[in-house]
This record gives sequence, structure tokens and C-alpha cells, in this order.
Amino acid sequence: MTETMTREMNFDGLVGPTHNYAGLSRGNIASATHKGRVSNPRAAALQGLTKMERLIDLGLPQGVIPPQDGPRVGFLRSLGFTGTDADIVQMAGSANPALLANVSSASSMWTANAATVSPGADTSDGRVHFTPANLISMPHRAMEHGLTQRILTRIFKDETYFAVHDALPMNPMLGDEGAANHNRLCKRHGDAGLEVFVYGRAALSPQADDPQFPARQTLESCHALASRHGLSRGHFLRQNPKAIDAGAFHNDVVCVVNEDTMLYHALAFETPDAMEAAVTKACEPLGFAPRFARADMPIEDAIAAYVFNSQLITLPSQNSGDGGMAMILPIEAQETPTAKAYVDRLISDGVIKAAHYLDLRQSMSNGGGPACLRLRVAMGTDALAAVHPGVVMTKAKIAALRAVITTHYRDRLTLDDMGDPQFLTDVRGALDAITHALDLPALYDFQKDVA
Ligand code: SUG
Repeated sequence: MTETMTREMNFDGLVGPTHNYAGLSRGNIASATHKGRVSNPRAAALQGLTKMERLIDLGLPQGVIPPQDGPRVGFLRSLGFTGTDADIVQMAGSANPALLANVSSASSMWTANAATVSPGADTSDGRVHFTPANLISMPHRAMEHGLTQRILTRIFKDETYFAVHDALPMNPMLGDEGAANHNRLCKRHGDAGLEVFVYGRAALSPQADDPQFPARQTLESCHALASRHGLSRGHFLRQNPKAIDAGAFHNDVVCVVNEDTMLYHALAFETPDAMEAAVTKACEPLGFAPRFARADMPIEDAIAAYVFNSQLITLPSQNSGDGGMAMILPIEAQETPTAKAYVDRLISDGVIKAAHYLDLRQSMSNGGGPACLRLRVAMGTDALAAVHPGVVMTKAKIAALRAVITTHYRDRLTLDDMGDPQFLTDVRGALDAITHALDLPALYDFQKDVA
């Protein structure tokens, strides 16, 4: 029997040409703080590509997920706007700039929110299961799941290995933010794991201390995900309302897991000792004990530095197997003394071998760090070979996308620009070039309309 090796592949969201700062996400401090700033979509996308390239250089498989199209003219049409696409964006821009900002967001770049992914080692039919997140808590994000599903179905279309579900119903009881509130503990990526779902509130059993800021993920959605993915082991933890009110709008702002290791802030969960004991017990049947590295730096530092919103990755070793772990962090973590000290301690304690600090400031200013920008998919060799080759990143593809971005993306964008018909033309030119580079023809509705 041939042994298939399982590897984790990160699928990063390519930052879209409409990347802007509209202050759309209540409870996300960076989004609120940078509202109205001039953005630089070109720099944002190039920063993202540099991160993808670093992962390739470290020997990890890397994929990309194309941006969504904005402004979403079809959505505006459904609200009663009529005329040509150019008329519609212009009219929406003068009638309701806030609406236009919402339909123009490039928020699909944060692919940790694209879907919840359960690898085949955990599911009853052995396939990798994906549920696109409905993102119902934020109007600008609730528009993503339809196209997300279309994209995932094109990338993971081989039903021998992959099952792409519909998003959960658009009901506030089922608020779902995807992988940002989902972790997986296992010995090695290919082994059966404990899928840990982290919810902000139980929609049907509200509690007196539920947070003031939106608690986007519900317990009800976590149960539904575990059940439709056919999981043998699921564990459900409540986010600490104090963490949400301090700005941890997703659990991945204060916690990161890779294989048997969990790094987290002391305020991420209500009772950290009880959490560690319960999770350890739940891992017993899997034959390993998780390692925890809890940090008690001020929560404000953790949120400003996004130190837990890092990628914790397993490095390949020269002779197959385990080459230890590394972290991909935002540069803000290096600039925040308490966060830097925590990472240094992880190195000296042997938890990680190396820390890579990257400039992702354009995305960070909207509350999106390294972990937000990627969707993790653990797959065996055969499934990996079935991934749509157009989205598998190589040095050549990085170079091709850099050229597209340098040619087509603006280096300065304001909210007023969203209603400019020339901007719509420019955006569509960029998206055409991207779908060409990724071999994903007729992906967007505007490409289908042109017969
Ligand atoms: O949903 N920001 C995103 C950031 C998502 C981060 N993802 C993870 N933590 N996994 C959000 O709040 C801001 C857009 C704006 O304000 O223009 C925004 O949508």
C-alpha cells in the first residue's frame, strides 16, 4: 500500500483592487480606527504576495483564492438600481455612499473567514469538507458566501476527495465566521484530530454577560458544522466576552493552533485552566497531550500586535517528517515589546524554531493579520494533486500576479473613488487578468454577461 503523506496547504486571499478603509466592522478596532484613510490596494496585494512567497520559500504548499468582484452591481440591481453598470455605481455613490462602500469591500481577502474546513482524517466519509461561512453578522461580509462557494467548487471540484457544502442558512441563529473560530488539534496533520469550535454566543440561550460588541459566531452554527461535516470528535468552547469587548472579534485574534500546540491569550477563554484540562482529556483517545503556551500580556497589546493572529506552521524536514514549527507574524508584533518577548520565549523554550515578521500593514489596518489572510486545508498527496492547478502558487505564478497587480491596481484609493465608472472599468480589467492568470475563466457574473 502506498502511504500518502498529508500536508497542510494555505490558501491565501489575493487582495482585491477595491481594498479600502470604510470602517465597516463594529468591534474590529483597526477597522474603526482607520475609517476614511486613503488605501493602497497595490501595496496591499503585493504585501500579501510576499507572504505567500515566504511560505513557498519555507517549503510549504501554497495556494491562492481570487478576490471577489466589487462594486457588486448585481446586488445593487436587486435593490432597484437600474441602467448600465456604470450608471448604477455612479447613482449609488451619490444616493448612498455607505451602501456603495459596503458593496465595494475587498473583505474576501481574509480567507480564514471563507469557510470551515474539516480534513478527511476527521470526517465520516474521509473527504475534506468545506462549508462557506455565511458571515451574516456584517452586511458587507454577508455578500461573500455565494461567490466563495462558486470559487471553492472550482478549486476543489473532485468529489472523490472534496465536499463543498452550501453556507448555513442566512439566519442570525446561525452566525458563522468560518475557520477564524475553528481550530484543530492533532498529533500530525494526517492523524485524526479534535476539531475545536469557538463561539461568541449561544443564540437560543443568551447569557447576561454576552458581549456588547458583536459576538459573530454562534454555538448553534458550530453544532451544525460539526454535524454536516460528519465529525467524530468536536469540542465547543465559549469565547471570553471580555476578549470580544476588547476587540477580539474573531477567536483567531487571541489564539492559534497547529497540530498539538495551542498558543493563546489568558483572556481568550473564560476559564483557561478548565479549558486546558477539558481539551487535554478530549485528546486522550487520540493518543497525545496538547502543548499550551498561555500569554498574559495586556489584552490591548495582544490585539494591537496581532501576535496570535500569526501562522503557526510545521516546517518540512530534509528527511520527511517533522522539521519543527515556525511563526509568520505581522511586523506590529515585533514592534510591541510584550508580544516580542512572548515570541522570543517561544523560541527559547523550543516551542518554535523561528519567527518571521512581515509587513502586512495595509491588511492589518482593517484588522486582518497573517492568519486572517489564509485558509488552511490539510490534504493527502492524492487530494493535493486534485486541486485546481491554476491556484497552486509557484515562483512563476507569484511573478505573474505581481505583474498583473503592478499594471492594474491603483496605489491610492478613497471612498469617493468607488462611484467612479472608470474605477469599475479598471477593477474589471484587473479581475479579468487575475482569472486569466489562475485559469479560472467566467468566474464573475460580469464575465458571463459578456457573451
Ligand atoms: O471581518 N475587516 C474584517 C477583518 C477580518 C479578519 N479576519 C480574521 N480575524 N480571521 C472583518 O472585520 C474591515 C473592512 C472595512 O472596515 O472597510 C473588515 O471587514
